[in-house]
Order: sequence, then structure tokens, then C-alpha cells
Amino acid sequence: MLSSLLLSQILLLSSSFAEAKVPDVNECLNPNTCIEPATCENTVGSYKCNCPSGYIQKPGTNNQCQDIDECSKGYCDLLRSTCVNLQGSYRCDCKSGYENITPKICININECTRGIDSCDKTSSYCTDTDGNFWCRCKTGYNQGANNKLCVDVNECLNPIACIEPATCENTVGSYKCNCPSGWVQKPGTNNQCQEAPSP
Ligand SMILES: [Ca+2]
Ligand SMILES: [Ca+2]
Ligand SMILES: [Ca+2]
Repeated sequence: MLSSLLLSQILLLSSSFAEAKVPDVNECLNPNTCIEPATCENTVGSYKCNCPSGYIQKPGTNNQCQDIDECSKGYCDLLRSTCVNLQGSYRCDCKSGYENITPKICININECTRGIDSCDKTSSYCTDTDGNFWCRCKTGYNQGANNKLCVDVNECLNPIACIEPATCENTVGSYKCNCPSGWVQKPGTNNQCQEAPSP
């Protein structure tokens, strides 16, 4: 049977063991503790492996990182670009009609103000759209292929474009009504004729 003195000495000894500081081991001094691109952070009694931006901790490990596939998370606007996953990053490659303002953002190109449209200025007005442009036809022209061409309207196909005996002559962007010999254009009209006054 232990004496009370001995018992108190044992208790004192065990408590001082508990309080004794175990010197911290710096695991980060070992280059294999964390696997690149993870970086090692020493902590008291342990360590952490931190992943740089663009990476997450690899599942099932505590010292490895894996790339985040941003493309599977919809980081790019797929209407305007295609996503390219990169190690630790990603980029958005612009579709036709768009350009990068950052490697990750694509915006519409205004072909009209930049003067890189193909619209014929005689027959149309350039009109910008998101990702494209079109040529809005002036009066006298009809919309042609892809809304980027304007074709002359043949007004003479309309039998009442000119009133007999005027004859119709189609022109690019317009038409003319010509009067036969001995006739002149009726004042105030552009499609009627009247007999020329006798000389
Ligand atoms: Ca990535
Ligand atoms: Ca555009
Ligand atoms: Ca015409």
C-alpha cells in the first residue's frame, strides 16, 4: 500500500510530464512532405500542405493537389467562347465575331465602327449585332444572301411603275419612266407623260 506522500509524488511527476513541451518537428524541411505544386506550412505539432490558386487538394491525400477543371464548371461564356482547361488555370478562346478583353472574357466586335464589315455603302447601312453584323438595305434594294448583300429591285416588273405610254427603265437603286418622242413628263409626276405642246 502506497503512502500518501508517495502517491502525491507520483501525481506531481505525471503532471509535469504532461506539461513538458515536446519540441516541434519542422516536417517542411523534408522536400518530400508535400508534393508540388503543394506548398508546405509547418504548424506546431504538425504541418499542412497548401494548394495554390487553381488547384484543390487531391481526394484521398493530404499532401497532393490536383488541377481544377474550370471548363466542367462553366467558367467560360459558351455562347461567345470555347473553354480551354490549363494546369492551375483556364482560358476562354473567343468564337468568330468576338474578341478577348481578358484571357477569360470575350466581347462583341463592332465591325461597323471598326470598318471591317463587308457592307456596300451605296446600297446599305452596316448594322452591328452580338457576334455578327448585317447590311440593312437602302430604299430600292432588297436584302440578299446572309443579310450581307443588297440587290437592286427591278421596279419595272411592276406593270404600274410607269403609266403608258411611259416606258420603264430599271436603274441600280431606282428606275426611270421615259416618255416616247412627242411626249414629255407630266409636271408633278415621275411616271406619267403628256403630249408635248405643239411648237
Ligand atoms: Ca485548370
Ligand atoms: Ca458584331
Ligand atoms: Ca432598280
